[in-house]
Amino acid sequence: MADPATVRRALAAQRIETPSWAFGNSGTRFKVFAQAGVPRNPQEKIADAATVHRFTGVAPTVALHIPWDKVDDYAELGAYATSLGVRIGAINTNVFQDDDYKLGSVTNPDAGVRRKATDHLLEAIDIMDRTGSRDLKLWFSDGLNYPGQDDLRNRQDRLAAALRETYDRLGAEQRILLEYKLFEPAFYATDIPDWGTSYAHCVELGEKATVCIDTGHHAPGTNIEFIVAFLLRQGKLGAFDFNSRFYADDDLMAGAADPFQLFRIMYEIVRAGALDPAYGINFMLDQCHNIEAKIPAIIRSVLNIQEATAKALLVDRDALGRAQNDGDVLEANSVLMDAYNTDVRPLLAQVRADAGLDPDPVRAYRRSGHQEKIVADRVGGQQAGWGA
Ligand code: AOS
Ligand code: ZN
Ligand code: ZN
Repeated sequence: MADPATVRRALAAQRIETPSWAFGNSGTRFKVFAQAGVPRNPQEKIADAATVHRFTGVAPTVALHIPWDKVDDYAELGAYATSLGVRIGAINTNVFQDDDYKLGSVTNPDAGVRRKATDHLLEAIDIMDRTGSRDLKLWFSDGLNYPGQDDLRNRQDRLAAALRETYDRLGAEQRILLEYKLFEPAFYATDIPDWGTSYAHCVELGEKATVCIDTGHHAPGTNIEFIVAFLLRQGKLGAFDFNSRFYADDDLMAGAADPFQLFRIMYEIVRAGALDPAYGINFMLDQCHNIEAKIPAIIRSVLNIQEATAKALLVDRDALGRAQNDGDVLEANSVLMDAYNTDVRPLLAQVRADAGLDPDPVRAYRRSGHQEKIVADRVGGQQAGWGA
């Protein structure tokens, strides 16, 4: 049996990073629905992240997306975050929204466009120097829509060159999180389509480059926990972008579509001793809340990850190991399912009460009157910058 005190300590120490863009208006290419009370500037997004942290106690950092969160003084923005009880986390780059990037950013056949894109990545590291951020998260929309459109292999060379230049600019404590995505916006070939491509580039770059797994970026049926286990074994798992998918990159609330998958992923994390923030994995959310209220949806997502984690921590690993060694297939499966089928809500309520928090953060948020206050205070909220 897992020791209850150890489980509670691990849950209290868990950390989840929220994304600034999840607090803004979003939608699909058909419609962006405006909501009352959404942030009008980066400061208000940070304030919303601080609200999520206030109710959950486990979300003390917020990721920024540049230039969506562009300000004149990033040190000042970092100080503002600190004054609200949170810190600025990963810096996300944006080399997908300019007309120049129609045929790619760092893989574009035009050297001038490649220079512009790489300069943006370097600029993001300048920002990290000011915010004290450790992580530079890179996602490239680069790819091809048609066979023959460009040379697949040359594009890998161009990608490697831009990554090398960026990597060489990193400070001693900084690192690259390299994200992959099977398709979209490119539909025939994406330049970093899968974990293997990301992993190979990270190995080539060096120890400060690791893979970011966005849970929505795989083909249906992909065994994501296998990828997690493999990358952990190689010391190359740096981060998650958590969200849920039913079809493609749906960016729905983490744990909403497939809580069992989330549990299996978190079990591999626990199995590797990688839950502790000191291990260095950045557990981020990457979501959009098109039709639901944003702050409570992000609180809900954090709770869903906590529930999956609690269940993973409850797996009786001694019993599981014995069953596995005995080749007892059914017993091994039962041990895992026993943990998954445990109602961990009372345990998490206790962890929250111990931390001086309300045991039910979503309802506590609703009761707090905070939503009504931001609706009254903020008029003309911003689009997230994504999903239009
Ligand atoms: C895009 O599909 C990726 O998930 C990236 O992480 C992206 O930067 C993020 O979703 C914000 O648009
Ligand atoms: Zn992502
Ligand atoms: Zn995505």
